[in-house]
Amino acid sequence: MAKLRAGIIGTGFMGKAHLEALRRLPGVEVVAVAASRPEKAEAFARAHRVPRAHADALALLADPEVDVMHNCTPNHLHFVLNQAALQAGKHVLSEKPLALTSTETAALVKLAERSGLVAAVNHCYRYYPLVQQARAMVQGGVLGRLYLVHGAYLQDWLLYRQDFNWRVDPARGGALRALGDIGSHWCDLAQYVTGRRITHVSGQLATVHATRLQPQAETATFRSADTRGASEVPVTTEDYAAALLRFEDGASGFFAVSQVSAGHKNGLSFEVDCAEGALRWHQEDPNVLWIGRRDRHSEIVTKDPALLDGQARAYVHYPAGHPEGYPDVFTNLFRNVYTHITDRSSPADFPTFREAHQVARLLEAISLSHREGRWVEVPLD
Ligand code: SOE
Repeated sequence: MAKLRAGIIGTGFMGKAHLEALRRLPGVEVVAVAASRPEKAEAFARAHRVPRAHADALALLADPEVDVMHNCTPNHLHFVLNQAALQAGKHVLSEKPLALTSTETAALVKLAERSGLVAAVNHCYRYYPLVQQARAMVQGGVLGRLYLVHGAYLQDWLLYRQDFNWRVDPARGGALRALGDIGSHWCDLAQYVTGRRITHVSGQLATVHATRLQPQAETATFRSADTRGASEVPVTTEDYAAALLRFEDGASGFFAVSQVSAGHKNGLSFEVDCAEGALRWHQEDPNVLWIGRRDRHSEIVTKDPALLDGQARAYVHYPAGHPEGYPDVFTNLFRNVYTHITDRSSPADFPTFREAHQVARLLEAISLSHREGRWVEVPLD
C-alpha cells in the first residue's frame, strides 16, 4: 500500500477509535487532528503522538499533507465537513449518519461521485468475520431461498429521564435519533448481508420520555449526566422505533431499535430465515454464528480461519480461539477503503455515500409511515 496520510476531525470516543484502527494499517500515517477547540486538539495530538494539531476543522482541510479526512464530529457537522473535504480534494471517511437529512445525503452523493474521490461511511459492523460468513452463505444460496430477515439494535444508555447527550437534541443529532444513530447500522447490515434492498416499510416510533433533564455540561455518550442545575427540556426525537419490511425479491422482515431497553448495551443482532435453515448473529458475542436447523441439530460456526469461507477469512487477523471484536472491524473497513484509494481496481467493499443515502431515505420512509399510518415505498434515487 502506498503511503496515505490521514487527518482526523473530532477527538472524542470515535476519533480515538479511528486513530487506533488506522495505526494498525501499514502505509497509513495519521498526520493531523482538529477538534472543537484548539486546546483539545493539542492535548489529543500530544497524548497520541500525532504530528499536527490544527486550530479548527477548516485548517485541517486546508492542510496539503492530508489525503483522507476522517469525520468523527457530532452529526450536525457531518454534512458541512464532508462537503468541504470533498471540495478540498480529500477522500472522506465519515461517521454515520452521513448527514441529517436525505436532501443533504443526496447532495453529498452527487459531489462525491463527480469528484472521483473515495467517500465511505463507517458502518463498521459489516466487517466482523462471522457477518462476512453469514453474507457468503446467504448470497451463495447455501440455505436456499431467503424468507425472512429480522433483528434489533437495543441499548439502555438513555433509559432514565436524566440521561442526556447531544444526540437527544434534533439540531445536533438529527430529527431521527434512535433510527439515525443505530437503526442506520441495522438497515445497512441487513441489506449488506442479504444483498437485497428494503423497498417498503411500515413503521412505528415512540418517545418514552416527553421531557428530559438537560445538564449544564456536555455529557459523553454512554455516560451518566451530572444533573445539578439541569433544566427540563421537551424531547422530540424517538427513544424507540420498529418497522415491518419488504425486500426487493419479496422477502419480508422486521426490526426494532431502542435506547431505553435496560441491560442491552450494543445489542445489535440479525436473523435470516431461509428454506433450509436460519442464521443468527449478535454483536455482543460476535465470534459465533448460529445455524438453525429443523430436522437435525442446529450448529455453531466459530471464528476459525481454517474453516470459514474464503471471503470471511480475509477479515480474521488471529488464529481460532482468540476473540476479535469491535476495534478490529474499524481496521477491516479502513483497510478496504485505503486499499481502494491506492488501487482503484481493488473491490470497493465499503459502505459508500450512495448506500448511506439509500439508508437515509429508508429511515425517513419509516418516519413518514409512522406519521401517516400507512406502508411507504422507499424512494429509489
Ligand atoms: C451510540 O448510540 C453509539 O455510539 C452509536 O453512535 C454508534 O454508531 C454505535 O455503534 C454504538 O453506539
